[in-house]
Amino acid sequence: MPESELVRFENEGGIGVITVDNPPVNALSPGVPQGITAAIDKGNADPAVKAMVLIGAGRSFIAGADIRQFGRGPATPPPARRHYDVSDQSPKPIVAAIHGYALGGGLETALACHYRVAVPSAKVGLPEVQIGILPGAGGTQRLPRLVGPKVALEMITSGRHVPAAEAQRLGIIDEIVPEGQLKEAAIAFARKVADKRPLPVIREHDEKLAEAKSDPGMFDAFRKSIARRARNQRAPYACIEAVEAAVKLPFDEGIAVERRLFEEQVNSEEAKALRYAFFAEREAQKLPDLPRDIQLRPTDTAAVVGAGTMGGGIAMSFADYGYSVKITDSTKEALERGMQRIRANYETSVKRGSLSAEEMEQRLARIEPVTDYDALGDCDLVIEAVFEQIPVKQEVWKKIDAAMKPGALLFSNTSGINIDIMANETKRPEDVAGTHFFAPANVMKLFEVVKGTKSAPDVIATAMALGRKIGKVSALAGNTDGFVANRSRGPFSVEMNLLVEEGALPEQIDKVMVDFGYPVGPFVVSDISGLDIGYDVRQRRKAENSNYRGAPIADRIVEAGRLGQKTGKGWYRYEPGDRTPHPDPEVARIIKETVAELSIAQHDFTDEEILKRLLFASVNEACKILDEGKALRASDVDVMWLYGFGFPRYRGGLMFWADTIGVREVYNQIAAWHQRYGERWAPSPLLRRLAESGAPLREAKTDRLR
Ligand code: 3H9
Repeated sequence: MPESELVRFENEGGIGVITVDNPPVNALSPGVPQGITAAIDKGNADPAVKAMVLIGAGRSFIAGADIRQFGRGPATPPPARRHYDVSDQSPKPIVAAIHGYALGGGLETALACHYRVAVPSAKVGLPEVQIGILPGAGGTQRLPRLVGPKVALEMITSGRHVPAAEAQRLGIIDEIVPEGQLKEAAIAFARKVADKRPLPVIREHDEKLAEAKSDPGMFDAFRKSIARRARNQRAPYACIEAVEAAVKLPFDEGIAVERRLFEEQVNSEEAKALRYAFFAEREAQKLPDLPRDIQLRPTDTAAVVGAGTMGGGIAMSFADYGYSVKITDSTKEALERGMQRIRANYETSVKRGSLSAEEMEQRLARIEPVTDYDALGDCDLVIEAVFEQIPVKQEVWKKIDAAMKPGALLFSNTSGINIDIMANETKRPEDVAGTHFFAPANVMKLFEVVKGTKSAPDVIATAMALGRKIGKVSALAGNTDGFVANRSRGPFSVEMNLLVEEGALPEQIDKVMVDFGYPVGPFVVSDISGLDIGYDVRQRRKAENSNYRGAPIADRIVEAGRLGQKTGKGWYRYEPGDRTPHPDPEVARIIKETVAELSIAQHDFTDEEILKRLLFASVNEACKILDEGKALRASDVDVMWLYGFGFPRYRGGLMFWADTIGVREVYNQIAAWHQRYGERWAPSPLLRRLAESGAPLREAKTDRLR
C-alpha cells in the first residue's frame, strides 16, 4: 500500500520516524491507519532502519478515531491488516512519542507499540464511554494486561484523561522526556532499545490479569458501584463486559468480544446522542458573524463586585484556574462574610478529599478582598454580581464605569435584568456584556454570554474564550427576558406547579425526571435553591400585573415557613443534618386545601404525560427564542440544558431529545394542549414550520443574533 499523505516516514540516522499529520488533532481518519501500516512495513523492510518512533505533528499525538465517521451508514469493512496488529507484530521495536493527547484509538495505537515515552504535559485515556461506545481497537484487552483490570475498569468506565506522571506510575508510560524535546528524546530512546529482545508486546503478558482471578466478584462489585451514574446507559456496562472478557478469554477471543460490543454500541441511540453533544458543545464556541481570528482583549486579572453566594462562587471559579481575582462588596462586613463563605466552601472540599489543604491556601491567596472600587480599576475585567434590583445595579454600574481602566471588559452576572440597562449606565456600552453563571457558580459549567444591543464583537469573543479559560462551557445568548437558558426553562417551572395543582405529587414528578436521567428532581432542586427567591419574583409580578396567575401552592408552601433545605422543609421535609428528601403529609395537606379552595379538578397522570408536559413546554419556548433570533442554534440550547440544568447528556439535550420523539408528534401534542389549556401552549411558528417540513428541531439555526 502506498504511504498516505497523512503519514510521513523519514529515516533519521537509523531510526524510522513515522509522523501522523492530520490536523487539528491527528484523528485516525480514513488513510491514517493505512498510512501507519505502510510506514511500519517500510521501516521493517529497510535494513538501515533499526527501530521506529511514532509521533504526531502539531499539537497532539492522536486524539482517537475520527468521531465524524461514526454512524455514517454501513461500517466500512476493516482493513485486511489493522495497524495495531501490524505494530505489535513488528519485528523491530516501535516507540510511541506522546505529546498533547493520546486518547481512544490514539492510546490504543500507542499500546500496540512496544514502548511509550511522553512529555510531562501529555494526557492519555480511553474516553470512548463519554461518546457512548467502548474502546474498539484493542484498548479493553491491552490496558488491563498493562495496568491490571481494576485500574483499567476505572479508566475505561470514567474515560478520564490521565496526566503523564500518573500514567508513568501506572506503567502506561515508560519514560517521561523533557517538554519540547519529544522527537529527539524518543529517537534516543529508540536507539537505546533497538537491539533489545524479546520485544515487550502487551498482548503476550497475562500476569496482571491474575488480580481478577483471585477476586472473581470484582466485576459485579464494579457494576454495582457505577449503577447510579450509569443508569439508562449501556456503554459503561459494555466496557466492563469487554474487560471481563480480557480476564476470562485468550487475547484474540477477547478482541472479538470487544469488536462485537463496539459494533452493537456505535449506532445506539445513546452513542448518537453523546456524539451530538460532543459536537454541539464545540459548535457553540463558533460565532458565525465574527472573523475566527478576531483580536481578543486581555483577561489576565479579574475583579468581582458583590461577595454574596454568586459573587463568591465566581471569584472561586477564577482562583480555581490560577487567576488572581479581586473582590469587593458594599460594606466591610459583607465582604468579610463573603470571604468566610469562600473559605468554608473550600474547607468542605478539603474535608471531602477533593482538594488538598495546600491547594486551598493557594487558591484563597489568589482572592484579594478590597474595600473600594478604585482598587479594581487596573483589572482587565470585572464581573458584577450584586443584588438583582435595577436601582442597586444602576448605582453599582456608575461606580464600575468610573473605576475601570479604558478597554476593561465590563460583565454582569445578572440572571434576568436587561443588559442594556447596565450598559446605559456607562459611557462605554460597547464594553459591556452579560456573563451568566449558574449556581453553584464554581461548580456548574454553563457560562452563558449575553450580547447587549451595543456589545462590541471583540467583547463577545473574549467573553466566550474567558468561559473556556475558567473551565466552563460558553454559549451565546441574545438579550431577551431570562436570556436563553432560564427563558427556555421557565415554562417547565410553570408546568411543574400546574401539574401539582392538577393532581401529580412533587415526589411523583421528581421520580419521573430522575428516572429520565436528571441527577435530582426539579422539586428537590427548588428546595436546594430556596423557595423564597421564586416567591419574591411572583409577588413582584403580581404587583405589576393583576392578571398574573402565579403559583398558589408554591406560595402557600413558602407562607407556611417552608423555604427549602435551609429551613429543613420545603416541598419535602429533611432530618437535621441530612439532605435526603422525605415526602411530607403536610405538603399533601397544603396541596389538597389549596386545590379545594380554587376548585381545581384533579386527576392521575402517567409518567409519560408528566415528562412531556414539562419538556414540551420548554421545547416550544426554545423554538420561540430561536424564531426571534435570540439564540444562534437549537444545539446551543441543548448545550445550555446539559451544562446549566443537568439534562442527561446521553439524551443529547432538550431539542435532540424532542427529535427522537419526532417534530410532528411534538407539534401535534402542543397544538392539542393549546386547545385544552389555552394560550400558554400556543405553538411557536418555527415549530409549526418544522413540523410541516419534517426538518429536525436540532438543526434549527440563525446566522446572527437579533
Ligand atoms: C475512538 O477512538 C474509538 C476507538 O476506540 C475505536 C475505533 C475503531 N474526531 O475539542 P477541541 C475536532 S473514539 C473528529 O475544540 P481541545 C473537534 O470537533 C474517539 N474530530 O480541542 C474540533 O473541530 P472544530 C476517542 C475531532 O484542544 C477540533 O478537533 N477520542 C476529534 O479543546 C478541536 O477539538 C475522543 O473521544 C475526533 N476524535 O480538545 C477524544 N477530536 O475545530 C475527543 C477532536 O471543527 N476529543 N476533534 O470544532 C477531545 O476530547 C478533544 O477534542 C481533545 C482536544 C481533548 C482531543
